[in-house]
Amino acid sequence: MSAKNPLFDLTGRTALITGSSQGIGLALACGLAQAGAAVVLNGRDETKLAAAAATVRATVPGARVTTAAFDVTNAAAIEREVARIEADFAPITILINNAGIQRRAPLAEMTEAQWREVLDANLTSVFLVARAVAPRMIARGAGKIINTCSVMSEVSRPTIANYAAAKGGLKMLTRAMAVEWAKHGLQCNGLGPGYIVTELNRALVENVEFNKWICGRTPAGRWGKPEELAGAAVFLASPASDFVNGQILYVDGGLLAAL
Ligand code: NAP
Ligand code: GCO
Repeated sequence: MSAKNPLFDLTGRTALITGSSQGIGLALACGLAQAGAAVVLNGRDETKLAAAAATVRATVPGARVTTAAFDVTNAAAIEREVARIEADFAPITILINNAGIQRRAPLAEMTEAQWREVLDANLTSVFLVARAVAPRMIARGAGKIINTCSVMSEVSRPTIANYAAAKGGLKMLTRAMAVEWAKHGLQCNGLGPGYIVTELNRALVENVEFNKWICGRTPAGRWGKPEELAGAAVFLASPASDFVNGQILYVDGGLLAAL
């Protein structure tokens, strides 16, 4: 058993990861658990969360795992569940705002509902969850906040104006958090995945033309895997990043480096 590097050791820390019943969030939960963190899984579906918790326990024997089912767009539910987690499980020392959705449509045809659903789930939700968690971290003088941004925090493509606006806003909300909360001992940063194979992108993965385009557009020549994001998340959640603030760490196979 190799000794843990204290720079990346999350033993004794507890991470709330929103949107971790599947996909990237579940992969991040496994990665943080492997680094020693206790993890709180979140989503709206209790059955999916129970299955996700079983996955974490199977992947990381002995991991401390619990679940908290709430909608990240529901302020009252967020406040209730954050208070319950802190009272019944452990203080939240790492918050990963990962929950998110996609509603694709040409901008000129996009409905108000498609716009509002994406901005609410991908941007406003981060404000709501951080508003519930950060004061507790500030009172303790320490905390890690990681917001799941996207390469769409920097660039866009047709049919995802709502998503790009949300993720662009999330980049700046991340910096705003850093600017206000660094003096209280919090480190607030973003994780920026490239194109990753998850349910959110199933339609794109299964589209032969898009698949060929994105593999050509990405210098690594392939889609990323959710588990390939865990290392960057552990870094941003660990003592190794105690002087890192307001940064977006892109894990994109080189996509943003290429014209
Ligand atoms: P996914 O497989 O569709 O998973 C989305 C997760 O978010 C699920 O656990 C879902 O759980 C949860 N969720 C959605 N709406 C929620 C809400 N209102 N309240 C609570 N939980 C909610 O998608 P993914 O690809 O893993 O995406 C995760 C994050 O990564 C998103 O922020 C996405 O924008 C971002 N991202 C993805 C990629 C990519 O290529 N896949 C790239 C860059 C960034 P329930 O539906 O069960 O509630
Ligand atoms: C799309 C995709 C992207 C990815 C991701 C890339 O429709 O182009 O859904 O938005 O999900 O955000 O980083």
